[in-house]
Amino acid sequence: MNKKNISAGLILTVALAFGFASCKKEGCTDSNAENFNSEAKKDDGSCTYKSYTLEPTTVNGVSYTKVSGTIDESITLNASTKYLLSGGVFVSNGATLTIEAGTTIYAADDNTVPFLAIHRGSKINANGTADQPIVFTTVKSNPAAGDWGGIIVNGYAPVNNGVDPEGEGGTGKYGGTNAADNSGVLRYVRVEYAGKQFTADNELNGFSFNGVGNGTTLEYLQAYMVADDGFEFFGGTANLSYALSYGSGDDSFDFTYGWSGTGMNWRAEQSATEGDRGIEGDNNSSNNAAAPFSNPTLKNIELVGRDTSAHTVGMKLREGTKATVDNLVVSNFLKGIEIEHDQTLENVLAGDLTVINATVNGAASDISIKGSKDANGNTINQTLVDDAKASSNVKVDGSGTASTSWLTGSWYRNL
Ligand SMILES: [Ca+2]
Ligand SMILES: [Ca+2]
Ligand SMILES: [Ca+2]
Ligand SMILES: [Ca+2]
Repeated sequence: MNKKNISAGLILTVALAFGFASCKKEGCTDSNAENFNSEAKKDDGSCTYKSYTLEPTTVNGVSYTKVSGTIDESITLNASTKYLLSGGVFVSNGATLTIEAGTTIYAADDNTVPFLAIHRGSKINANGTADQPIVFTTVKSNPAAGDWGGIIVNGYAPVNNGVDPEGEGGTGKYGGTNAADNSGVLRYVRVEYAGKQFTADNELNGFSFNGVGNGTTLEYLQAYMVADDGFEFFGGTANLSYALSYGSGDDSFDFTYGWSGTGMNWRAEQSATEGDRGIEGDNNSSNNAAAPFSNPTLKNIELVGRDTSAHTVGMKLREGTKATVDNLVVSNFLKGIEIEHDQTLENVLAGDLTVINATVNGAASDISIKGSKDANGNTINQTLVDDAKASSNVKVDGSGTASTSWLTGSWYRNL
């Protein structure tokens, strides 16, 4: 190449470069967008954003990763990071949220109502260990019950309160026809200071299981100092083993709308000042005969109340529920077991509601059986009440025994 040609080539190169520079490259110029183009000089309106954010933040000098929005792809939260939950965080679109053992997730103090809700068809995989539990708590330095909304799991298992009902607090639709539905794993998980109240009948709990199916694994879970119920089941077939409900503001365990799973090795302990029933079990308050009936199997259950003067009941079964209860110990409640409403009594007579191996300590009454009442407060069917009382299907024979041998490790907190 001669000198003249080199010069011509150089001029062409410079001209081309100049031409490109003067025609600004277009693209997404927002660094928060998932398709941010650092070379783009002019925004072309093409920016797209993730439906959730994970962003670094600092609270009182401590670094967190703030989680917000709707998680629509599978991600993992790791134990070396402190997470801050801001607002309602949903897991959606069939995604799985994996949380490593030993991870702590804090509810933000930012004028939102934080909660974690798993949509139907999506999963949580929170597999803690006895000494490395997964802990959900509040970031507030003066923690109190009701600081946030807790964990809500929605599934496709049967419920008896209609098609696609919406969970409390706008936490997602639930229910369906798949009893074996699998919403994932919650193992060695502690939820503290949850149970946010929106209105009188719209309250989140520690754990809310809405139409959750029995393909789901729920074991070694603690609700600690929550404002409403520690655990509440809205229908579904989910099984829950090794569960602690300590210091719950309302019921330690609550079920309604057709829950028919197995509860094994449950322990409730009320705080000195709060708490309604140890177990409150309904079928459906609008239609006591709604199917599928609430019909859990409850085995190895210990319910410790705060004071017999608190006028509460250890285990109240009502509104048409069925149940098979074996090995129950109730202590320190005014009443041990209460069965109420005609459909519930019919279930007792039919052998569909049975309590065996029960011990009640220190109550003013071991068993109370009450029928439905008319508008004037009079019992409608006294014969049914008498027959249910005379049946031996619900009895307190003093043979219930409590065991806490499964309470090992450091995954739970005492009151
Ligand atoms: Ca509740
Ligand atoms: Ca309740
Ligand atoms: Ca209650
Ligand atoms: Ca209830």
